[in-house]
Amino acid sequence: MQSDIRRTLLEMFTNSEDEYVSGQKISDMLGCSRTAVWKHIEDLRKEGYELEAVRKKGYRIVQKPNKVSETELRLGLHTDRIGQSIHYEETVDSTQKIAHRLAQEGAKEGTVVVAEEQIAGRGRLDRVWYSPKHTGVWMSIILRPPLPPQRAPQLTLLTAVAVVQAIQEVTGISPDIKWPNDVLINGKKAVGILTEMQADADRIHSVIIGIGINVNQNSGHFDSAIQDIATSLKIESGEDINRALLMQTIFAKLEQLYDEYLTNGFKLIKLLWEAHAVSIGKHIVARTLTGSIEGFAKGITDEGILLLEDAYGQMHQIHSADIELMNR
Ligand code: BT5
Repeated sequence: MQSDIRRTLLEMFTNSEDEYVSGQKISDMLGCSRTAVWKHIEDLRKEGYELEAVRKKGYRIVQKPNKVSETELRLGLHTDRIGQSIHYEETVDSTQKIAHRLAQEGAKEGTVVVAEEQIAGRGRLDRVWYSPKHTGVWMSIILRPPLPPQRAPQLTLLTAVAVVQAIQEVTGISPDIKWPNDVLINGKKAVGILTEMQADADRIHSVIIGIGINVNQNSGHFDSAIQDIATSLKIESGEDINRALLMQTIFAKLEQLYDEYLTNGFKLIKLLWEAHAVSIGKHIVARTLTGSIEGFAKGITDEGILLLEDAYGQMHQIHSADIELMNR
């Protein structure tokens, strides 16, 4: 209920742009006392909104928070499932960890865990994922596809397409995808996607899709370990990006593609993925847990597995690897 009131309040301020909204008008609209209005205003301040109060005029928003508020995420959300249940946290170890727990406890499909900061964000093989406060999108989405476990890798590719489409729509930038899970802009990593699942031998119980996006970091603000390989949407577009809008757009694109996938299979998703893929049709080195293979990336299979032809014409199916593009 509290969040419904905050949402109505924010709508009032948004609709009146820079004008003051009187305390009386707010209390009439919300049907509550002037003291209660003051409490709701204080709640908004706690969420990071800077509100100016002027006697006889009323209240006005001077500055929105640098962080993404839960209320803002709900406002203007146009999905049926993804993002309808949001667990918003300020600081967490990893949103993946929380999402795994929620999934085990029976959380609904489309439940999202969002954090402003992760202190133990992780990539594949437990690598570190740097997730500084208020600058990125660090979130995990729970899906429950009625599919066998071997189809889960397709969801990584599907997510990459959804993220690319959302970035295009919000920023105008057109990123590339490097198999399987990197989204690059001008050759640098702006997004990482981590797909994990809870399943038994023939059925997926849940897939936890972790999405990490560098959004408003400035150049020079990355950890030295990734300074040369990472970029952000702000660096590439030259503008501050609205993170709530970006997340909402991802939810919408993801839901659209996921519904298409569940109804018609992987075909269209594969085509869309290939249209953005930089690693296909190139000479690459694939570093797997068991060794490196150099060759020509022929394409992906209908399951989303990478096909690599080595110098002897032998074809390899790569399920998981880090890919380096060769300059030739
Ligand atoms: C990934 O792993 O790219 C998957 C990253 C998924 C992160 C999300 S954030 C929300 C959710 N909660 C989590 O705890 N994780 C997910 P991988 O392909 O293994 O790449 C990891 C490598 O990317 C690291 O070894 C670094 O070299 C690099 N890296 C780390 N942080 C980065 C960042 N912020 N931007 C760009 N590169 C980064």
